[in-house]
Amino acid sequence: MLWLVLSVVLLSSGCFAQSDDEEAAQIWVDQYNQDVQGVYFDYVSADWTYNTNITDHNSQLANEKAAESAAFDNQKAIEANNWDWPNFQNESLKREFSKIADMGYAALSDEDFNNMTKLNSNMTTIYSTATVCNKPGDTNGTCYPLDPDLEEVMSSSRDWDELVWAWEGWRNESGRKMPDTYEQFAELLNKAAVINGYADNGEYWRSWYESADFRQICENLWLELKPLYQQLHAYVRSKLRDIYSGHTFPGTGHIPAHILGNMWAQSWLALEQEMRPYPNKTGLDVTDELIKQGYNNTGLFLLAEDFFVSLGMDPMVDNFWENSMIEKPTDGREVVCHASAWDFYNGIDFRIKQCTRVNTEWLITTHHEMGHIEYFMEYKHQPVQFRDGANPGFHEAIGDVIALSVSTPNHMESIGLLPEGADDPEVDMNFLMSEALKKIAFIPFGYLIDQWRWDLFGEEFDRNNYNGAWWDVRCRYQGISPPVTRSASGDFDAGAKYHVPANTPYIRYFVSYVLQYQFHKAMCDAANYVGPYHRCDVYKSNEAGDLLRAMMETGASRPWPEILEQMTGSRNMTAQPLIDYFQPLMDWLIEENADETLGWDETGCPVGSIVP
Ligand code: X8Z
Ligand code: ZN
Repeated sequence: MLWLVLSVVLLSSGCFAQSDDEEAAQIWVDQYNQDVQGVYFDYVSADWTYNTNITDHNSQLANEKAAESAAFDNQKAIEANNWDWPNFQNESLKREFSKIADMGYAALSDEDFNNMTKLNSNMTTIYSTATVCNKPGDTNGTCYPLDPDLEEVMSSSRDWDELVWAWEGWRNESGRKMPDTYEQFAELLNKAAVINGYADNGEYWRSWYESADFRQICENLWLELKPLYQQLHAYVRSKLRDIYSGHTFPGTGHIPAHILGNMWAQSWLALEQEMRPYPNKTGLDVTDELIKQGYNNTGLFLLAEDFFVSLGMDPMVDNFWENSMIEKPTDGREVVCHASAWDFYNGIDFRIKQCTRVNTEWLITTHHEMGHIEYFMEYKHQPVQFRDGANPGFHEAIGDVIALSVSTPNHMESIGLLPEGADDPEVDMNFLMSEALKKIAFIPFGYLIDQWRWDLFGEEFDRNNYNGAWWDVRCRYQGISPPVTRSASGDFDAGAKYHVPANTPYIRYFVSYVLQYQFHKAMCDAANYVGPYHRCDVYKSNEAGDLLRAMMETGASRPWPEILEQMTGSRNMTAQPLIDYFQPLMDWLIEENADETLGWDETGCPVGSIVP
């Protein structure tokens, strides 16, 4: 859009014509690729320093480097538009130019850009350094951070009041401190989007999926998956009613949000033991075994690495082991604990930052993060603009698709983390339940965060109802309700979830949870696997590895439907492989839920739970 405006002005003035010399354009872009790596390296390095040592000074340095990088992006976008790139014959070159010409937030004035990054780091700092004090029964004045203490309470406590303390306290100390900052921040994001020719920042974010009807595509996928979620929801609700029998649940059918084993009710895996279909058979939580066998954090990383290498991918490089932060520092430094994987754009420096603990969830998260690193390494030969996922959901799916194999009872048995006897239909059902508590439980959560943000950017609601609108989607999609009254304007519970203050778009995870089952099926087929896909383990399969690697090394150099087609035979995202994978569990749940009323009142939260 911007390019069109410029070109009309310049061409009609008759003083300047854009060049269609593709050879010269190639030379220019080669030089660009030389230069941009250093600029991005400097920015990523400063950002890493801030993330692993939160101080005002480091925050300022990172923001300065962000500004330098934005100024560079801005300048290069202008230069790129000296070419008539939309009419290039070479599709790849045209695509590369289109990405360089997309200024993103660099389109803002220096002042706006600096304000934007400051507001962003203020929120990230609040989130990452918040602590909650006054735990019921404590007399020693201890205050607890989210990671590991509050997360540990949320997953292991079954004490209603203690859970309310952690749930409410976390929201008071994090989100509640940010709504005004977030309002200003969103205005700046929208301002950049409008300069770039988008209606608002939500439309800009959705443009990364290169599909005109992306919002509708997501809605359709959600509707396909909703019946699975409703079955799981009804089953878990009835078990929780037994566990918390002294407490009244809302008559509307919602589940109180604080008893699902997770601060955001996004994964219910912590309830695995209580939800096990066959309680006398082996469960899938390997935490005790990991500890018994003396695994440490590095041990989890080595397990993950071994699987990727078995598929023909590269091991982690020395730089990775030397520079990654794989546990929470004990030297008093404040850090951003939320797990992330980092590409330094120099082809040799890749890092993970996470506050690992030895348990089943971290074993899976470690695979997730290493999947990002493997993707970085597979596409490192690409021009910088193509060093990205085919779409953001692809990036989130790599490690998860590996974890689908790793988690199978057979694989766990083969690496000595589960006792023999995995080949049992009842163990199988226990396994599918544990997978559902991770994956099916997540689907509406993965969907709703950006429903809320897209609507906020689109000004569908205003500052007075930031939290009211948040709870609208929480109650409607997840069928959960706040355990204590929330204020529509005073609280800001969205800000208590990392990706909102950190400004990481979220629909990518929803997309990934659909795609990873498409990938898994394709890889199992490539490995000539025969049988139900939930039992498929592609460990050591060159064929599965080659298929995945062919997708990964393509990066973002072509539109994702082409890349998806090459891998799976389909140009579309489809929920069918996910639905098929869980079919045996669904059949079991339908019988189990025969006497349950499915669903909840989808018009909103229980009356009185949200006040102005
Ligand atoms: O943020 C993450 C990863 C980093 S990309 C740890 N995830 C989402 C979350 O934690 O909310 C992975 C699953 C969803
Ligand atoms: Zn990720």
